[in-house]
Amino acid sequence: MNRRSMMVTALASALLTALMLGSAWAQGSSKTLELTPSRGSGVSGTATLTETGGGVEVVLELQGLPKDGVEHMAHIHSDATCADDRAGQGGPVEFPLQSVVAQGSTGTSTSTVDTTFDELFGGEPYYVNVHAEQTDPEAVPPGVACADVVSMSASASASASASASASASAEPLSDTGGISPLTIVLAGAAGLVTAGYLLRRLTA
Ligand SMILES: [Cu+2]
Repeated sequence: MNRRSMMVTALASALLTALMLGSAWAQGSSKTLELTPSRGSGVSGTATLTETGGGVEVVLELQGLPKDGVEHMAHIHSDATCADDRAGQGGPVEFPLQSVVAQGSTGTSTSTVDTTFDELFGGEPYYVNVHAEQTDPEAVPPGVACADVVSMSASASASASASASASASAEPLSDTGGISPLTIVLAGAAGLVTAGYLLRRLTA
């Protein structure tokens, strides 16, 4: 192998490493939103969104459900916020989620939604809404717990302030994202340094 092709190989492998780490980071990316009670329901919990290769996985975990065995519809709605929904001005259902069935006062569901973080966190308003027991088959019951899906930048500062107050909080919400962007930059830099070293050796 000549010098030029060795250098190209080193550069290409550094680039490939950075790309692979970058995509692992994007796919492992996860955000936890806090579901807070609507209309004095006492229902709260979390919605954990994880970007996967085949969509966004949404895991709902609820506490304070009023009645064992009751099924609660859940959706991601668009074009409005939790505040709008609580004021009776909710937006349309964008993505249906698996219903949560109360087991005692807690309940969980896992859904995979055909969307991306870019869409959900792109700036248009979305909110995760868990509904009360359906009593009228013609009507969607009101929400009992809600979480706004806020944009990436707003969410980053929210999670920064959440970790700042983590010592005071029993259960701080966290970003559970896998590999950090810093790791990717460092891996890329290490690759470039290696390529530079090889080049110097070969041209000395
Ligand atoms: Cu809904």
